[in-house]
Amino acid sequence: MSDRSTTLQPSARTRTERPRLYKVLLLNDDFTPREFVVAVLAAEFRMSEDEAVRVMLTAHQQGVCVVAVFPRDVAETKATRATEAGRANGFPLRFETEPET
Ligand code: TYC
Repeated sequence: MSDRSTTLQPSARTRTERPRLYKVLLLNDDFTPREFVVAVLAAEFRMSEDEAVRVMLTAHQQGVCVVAVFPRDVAETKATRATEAGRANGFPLRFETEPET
């Protein structure tokens, strides 16, 4: 039988795993009013008006913009709440999550 103290795998010896982070992405659409997007960004992601306008305009012009980066559960909760705020007002606003590379 092997000696446990001398047969640890490299991962067990040297690597401290940090939880993976997830990006929240804002997707452009043709229907949601700009002011509504800004209001959702400010409310759900605690952005200033200026920050929220910049993120909204980037998504509007580029098709998508990274809003923020969080641990997975926080990213998913915020993306779901923000998307639901659009749906509740009849808008197709979408936020998605994606693991950071
Ligand atoms: N494109 C929308 C409009 O012209 C505004 C908008 C911007 C919608 C960003 C979604 O993620 C978005 N009314």
